Amino acid sequence: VPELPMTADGFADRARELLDARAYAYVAGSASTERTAVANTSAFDRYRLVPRMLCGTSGPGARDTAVEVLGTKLAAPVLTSPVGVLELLHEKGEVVVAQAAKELGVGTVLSTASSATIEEVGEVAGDWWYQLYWPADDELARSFVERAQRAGAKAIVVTVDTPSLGWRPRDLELGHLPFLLGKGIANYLSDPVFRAKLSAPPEESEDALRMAILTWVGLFGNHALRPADLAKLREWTDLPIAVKGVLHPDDARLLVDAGADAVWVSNHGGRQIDNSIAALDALGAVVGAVGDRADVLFDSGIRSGSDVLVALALGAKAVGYGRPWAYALGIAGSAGVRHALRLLLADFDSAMGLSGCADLSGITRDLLAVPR
Ligand code: HOC
Repeated sequence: VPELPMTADGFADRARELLDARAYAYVAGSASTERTAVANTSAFDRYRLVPRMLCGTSGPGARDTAVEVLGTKLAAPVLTSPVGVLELLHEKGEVVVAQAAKELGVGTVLSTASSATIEEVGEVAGDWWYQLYWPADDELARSFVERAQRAGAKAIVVTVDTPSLGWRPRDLELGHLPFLLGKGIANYLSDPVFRAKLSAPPEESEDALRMAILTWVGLFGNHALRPADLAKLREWTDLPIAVKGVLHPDDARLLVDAGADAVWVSNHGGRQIDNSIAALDALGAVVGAVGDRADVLFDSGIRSGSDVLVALALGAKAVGYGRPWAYALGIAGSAGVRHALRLLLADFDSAMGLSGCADLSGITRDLLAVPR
């Protein structure tokens, strides 16, 4: 689509021009000074590929980028990372993203904080995973997980880095928090366990909705969660379990010991803790700690096809892609998301082939120069 940007930075620039300032701030914003977000992308500067030549790989589009992760077959090792509150960008945000992912054969992970419900997304999605913000109420957590499994989710991704939201000055500056309140709570308002906690249905009046939002505020996060709680999740579902937001190899070990099938290295795109280690810099140690027992996934900083290649060379099985497609959703809806995903996939296919890899098995640590 020639009139749309051709790079991840291009999407960000266009979004800054076109989107509502508060919606842009919500997507672009990271924690505090935003050093973590900067570190996430600049960490890729330290890794350089040493491509191999004359490897007899096939041409563009004919290379095999397929992978199976947690029992889900993907045409490429890419998933749309869970991004919440997509109604800020598009009225049918999560539905459009799920459709685009299905069309391109990539995975999609639906956020608990989505604007469309689990069931609405389950209707249209191909292979999708459900991301759980484990609330401060196990009955509600269980209800979300059971709804997701009934709606066709193929895995549960428990995000553990967001028991409460990080300190995000861009949102605070624009008086954005009141603007956000009440958005991204469709899964709560439609949940029987959540509704049973309300004294009046949220549709009944503005006061009732306000009370529902306050109830949501009280339940959203769970600071008491421990690795052993995965045993409960294991009882609630037989779906594979990934734990997202892991940076320390000891946490990865504890989680795999506690039953996680995959560990997802991520710092939430830099949105939670400032001065955090770049996610890419945490990847190698986590792979070293648990890579022989669990799949390791990665997000936070992917902006190009060769970034995908670098993350895979460091041991990731697949990567999550976030902000660029979110900007594209806001700029151009469904066509924008498809365009953003296609660019990443084509760029990855090109980088892989030009590095001498016929399929993903060729992407190993040997492709990387020693980091500076
Ligand atoms: C109203 C906020 O993943 C983010 C999201 C968290 C969504 C919580 C809902 O902003 O990083």
